[in-house]
Amino acid sequence: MNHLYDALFAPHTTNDAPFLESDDGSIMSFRDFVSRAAQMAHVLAELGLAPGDRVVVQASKLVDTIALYAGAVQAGAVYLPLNTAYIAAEVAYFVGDAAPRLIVCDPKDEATIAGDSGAKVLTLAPEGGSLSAMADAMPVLFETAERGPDDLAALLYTSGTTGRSKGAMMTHDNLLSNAKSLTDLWQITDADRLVHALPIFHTHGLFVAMNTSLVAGAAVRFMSGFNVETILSELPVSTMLMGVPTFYTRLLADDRFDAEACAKMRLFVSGSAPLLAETHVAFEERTGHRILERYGMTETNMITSNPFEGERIAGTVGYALPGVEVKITNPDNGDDVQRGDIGMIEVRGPNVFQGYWNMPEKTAEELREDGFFLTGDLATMGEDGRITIVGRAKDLVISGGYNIYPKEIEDLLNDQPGVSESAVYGIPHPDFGESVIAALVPEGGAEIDVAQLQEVVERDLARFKQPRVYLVMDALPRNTMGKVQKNVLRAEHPA
Ligand code: MLC
Ligand code: AMP
Repeated sequence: MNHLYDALFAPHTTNDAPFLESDDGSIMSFRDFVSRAAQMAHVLAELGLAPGDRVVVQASKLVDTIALYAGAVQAGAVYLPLNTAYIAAEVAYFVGDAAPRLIVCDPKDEATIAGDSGAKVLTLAPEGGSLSAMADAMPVLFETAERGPDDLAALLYTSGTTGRSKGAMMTHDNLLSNAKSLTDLWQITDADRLVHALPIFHTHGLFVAMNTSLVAGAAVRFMSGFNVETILSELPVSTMLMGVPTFYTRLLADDRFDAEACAKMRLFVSGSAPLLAETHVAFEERTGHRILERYGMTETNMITSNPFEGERIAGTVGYALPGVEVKITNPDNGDDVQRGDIGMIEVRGPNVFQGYWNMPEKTAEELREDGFFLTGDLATMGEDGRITIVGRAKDLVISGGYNIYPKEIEDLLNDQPGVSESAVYGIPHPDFGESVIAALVPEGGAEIDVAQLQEVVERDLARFKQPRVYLVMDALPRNTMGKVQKNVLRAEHPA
């Protein structure tokens, strides 16, 4: 048996219904997709990948990229997707930490991406020599590798509030249990057509969107990236959209987006970042649809969801998913708080990861022995179990659905000449929800060369993490314990 493969992919072996509809109009059936996945699995096996070996994938959103995910599952490999915005220095860390046997990347990075890791490198280009070309020559049946519910299926890196990124180890059942719950809850069926405009290197686009479509047998309009124009043309012939709040604010900014455009749609899902209540309200006024907001994390998949039937309340993330336990605790001592009081969200269930790759101490800090994971999100729980997120105990900025950890940027800035210390914080942004500001304090008598600093930042950090504004100040505001007060910075220097 192969826990995930048997449920997601094997049932489609003889399914001729359309699955992936690409920007160029081409349509791949479920049956052909499963065949393509088998060809990918053959290549992996031929390259010597044994079950448990990692495959790093930093590649554009192509049909073959998602077939490679399926092929990795079938071959028993551990799929490790990376944000295409990550630059060489960032990727080098992931490759060093995960020690993959194979790296699959876009052609521009082929020569350099492996560094001295010894990993084999291939691309998904159509030309000869690529992984895609190798797959073309392979049989369309593959003897599926044995994998149980607790075996690893994926490794997803998530930045940390302290130090380097951590690889969240996701098992076959972490992914499958969550995909089944969401499919049931949101009543996804083979009559659905999902507009898929999210990237496929994160939990939302890869697991929430793709795995539920596979469980249900729903068609997917597989867009290479988000753009309002294409979404507007696809909505009238689709039933579902999953997105980050930026998708919804951008759609609302276009007058053509109205009830008529959404006439066939039955569900809009939002997550990965807080959806402003005003966006929820404006959306309903414009379209007559109430966005369904859900909440999750890389380490836990989805945790809560507003109901499909029943009240979807703006500003809340709904109830714990079936089989998932959520409690709200005092961050100081871990005790449950009173209903209605603010505390940290802790979560336990089949959705919760196994721990961080190679980091037992970090795992022990965030995953209690009794199985509850500390999310770092602050919330209240109503008498009926409804959760409202009110803030974060972790120092994190979420921009357009991407997580940015200030610590990573501060560490880089603090290392630069003339910088005594820095504080990176988020401020509200109309498009991305939040955007990044860096406050810098010069070393005594020194002048900070912001232009030079920016060059270093551009060299070492992905674009979406780069501060949009740099402020130079004499000192950072601190509380009596000496801790930098980012709330004061936000209030006094909102841009
Ligand atoms: C792009 N840019 C961003 C950005 N996305 N900057 C900050 N934050 C972002 N999220 C940069 C670009 O590099 C570009 O830089 C400039 O901003 C403008 O780009 P754009 O053309 O407007 O961006 P676009 O390509 O349209 O992308 C915006 C977006 C995209 C919102 C569509 O960021 C996106 O797909 N976000 C989804 C993220 C996601 O899937 N999150 C799920 C994580 S899983 P320049 O050089 O032009 O200035 C998770 C768990 C859970 O959180 O619960 O789901
Ligand atoms: P990631 O580590 O990328 O998986 O991001 C997970 C974080 O995104 C969570 O810990 C939350 O802080 C945030 N998040 C996800 N969904 C929501 C939501 N619906 N509302 C508020 N925050 C959310």
